[in-house]
Amino acid sequence: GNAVPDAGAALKRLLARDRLAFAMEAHNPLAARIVGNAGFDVVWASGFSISTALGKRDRNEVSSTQLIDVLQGMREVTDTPILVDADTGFGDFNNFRLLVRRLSVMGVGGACIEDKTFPKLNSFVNGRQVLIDAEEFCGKIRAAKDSQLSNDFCIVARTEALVVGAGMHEALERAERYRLAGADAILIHSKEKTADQVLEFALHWAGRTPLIAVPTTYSETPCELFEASGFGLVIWANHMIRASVAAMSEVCNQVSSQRSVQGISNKIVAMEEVFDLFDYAEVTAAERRYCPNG
Ligand code: SPV
Ligand code: MG
Repeated sequence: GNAVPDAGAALKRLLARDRLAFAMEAHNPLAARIVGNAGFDVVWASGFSISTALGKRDRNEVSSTQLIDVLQGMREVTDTPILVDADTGFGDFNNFRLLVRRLSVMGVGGACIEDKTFPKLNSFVNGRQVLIDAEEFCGKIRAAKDSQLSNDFCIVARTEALVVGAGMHEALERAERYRLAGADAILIHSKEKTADQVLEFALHWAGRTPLIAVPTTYSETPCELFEASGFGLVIWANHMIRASVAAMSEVCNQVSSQRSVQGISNKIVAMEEVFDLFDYAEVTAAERRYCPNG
């Protein structure tokens, strides 16, 4: 049998450890497979990266149905727990709880929701970055916790208070309200060049829930610092899509300018590597078992 492991329970265990866990972004099933094979603890289904892979902007241009299609495909090719970037929940409490019901039966481990208004805009873009009323956000968390269809599904509450410049006090106060509303973990986001802000937050937070950091702008920080400050999970939020843009652009530009594929074999994988990645040998063996003329 191929019983599906409880991704929510696995995610909760990872978050609760003293040791830091690592998530890598994936934006489609291929990336999810590679992330899982590389041994990451968690697949981060990044809103930015999934939007980019679909040729859309990280401003809720991708619908929740499109997101679910991508997640379904990821779910089928990896058992690594998936944490979904649910942006601002695709609407109000009702839209978010309907999404959480669907995600929790799909075997996704958890959903992260951030406290900005719909449509959200990527945190690193200068533009309309508006915090939602904290009480309304707490209602979204409570609605999600009341609606999840698997016990251990994780709701991660992400505060953007530091990103919009509302200050440390506001960030801590919001996080505490989100904890009381039922959030299983807090994601503290920052766009500073150093980790000082999030490390200070962690010091004040003092382990009230598991904490998650996204070191995109402060990527040089040694991860031991996050671990020592009580973070449970670090998310590399966009590195797979950025790697693929770099690799595809390089190969594409070279082939275009030299009008030939000569000299690119060291920049691309052999077909056999793709066959192995998706276990073509398995279907050949299955033909012998299930197919009359196999
Ligand atoms: C994402 O990966 O979509 C995130 C993280 O939300 S960030 O883009 O760093 O805000
Ligand atoms: Mg996002």
